[in-house]
Amino acid sequence: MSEPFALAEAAAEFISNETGVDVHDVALVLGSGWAAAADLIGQTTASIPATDIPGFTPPGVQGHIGTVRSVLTKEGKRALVLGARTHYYEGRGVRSVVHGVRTAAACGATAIVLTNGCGSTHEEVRPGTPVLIKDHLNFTGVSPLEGATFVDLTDLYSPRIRDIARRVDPTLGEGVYAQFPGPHYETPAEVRMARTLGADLVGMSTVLEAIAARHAGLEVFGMSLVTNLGAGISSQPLSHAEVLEAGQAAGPRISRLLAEIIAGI
Ligand code: 8IG
Repeated sequence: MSEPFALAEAAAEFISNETGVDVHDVALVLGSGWAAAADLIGQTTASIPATDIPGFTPPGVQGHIGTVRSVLTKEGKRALVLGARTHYYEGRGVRSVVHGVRTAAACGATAIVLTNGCGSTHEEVRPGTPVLIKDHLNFTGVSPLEGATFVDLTDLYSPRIRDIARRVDPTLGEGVYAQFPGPHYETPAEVRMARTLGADLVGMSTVLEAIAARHAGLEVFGMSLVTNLGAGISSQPLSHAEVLEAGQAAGPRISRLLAEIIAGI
């Protein structure tokens, strides 16, 4: 087995030993604004500092919780909640970025839910709006896969789980998410470029993880929380307080949404 996959197997064994759970059914990666959601999904039966687990690097961004939790849902499902995400902009390489996803697969998960906070390229899609990811644009210029690994990405974002999400909340819209490398935000010209090329949402995560997840055989579901309008979209410069307020206001709604979607997967 090649090195990144062996490391994921070691991480999975560690998690299995620490949690006492042999097989996790579903995995959840918590992005900005989504931290509170985990508590509604079920009962946390074990919480591990991510940095204790083989291959996990310390969190680089404040506010990103560095724990991996085992959560038991009301339906008796086991969810692996990854509160620690390594971003591409941290410069630890793509293997580190997708290690959590590969670990989830090695833990037995058959589906993964990827969440994030992002900017919107449409003025009418306001901060506080959750959006289903229907497809992506990879603007990082890299792949998490190595060698002749020709993976089909048609229907990468599971139509089945998107249907479940829309049954839970018929008002949910869908969009194309573009991952930029970051850590700087886009210029207004770059946001216009992204919109012209078909991006509804701009962010710095999710895409590389989704590709690695598909390669690992996971069913992928992605949901964004719009926390700001992309640069230059509004003539009004968005205040940080406004962004936080939008996130907080959306908190209970997106937490409930996520819990119901995971119950339905
Ligand atoms: I929160 O406007 C968040 N993350 N690239 N652009 C990019 N990432 C983001 C943005 C944004 N907002």
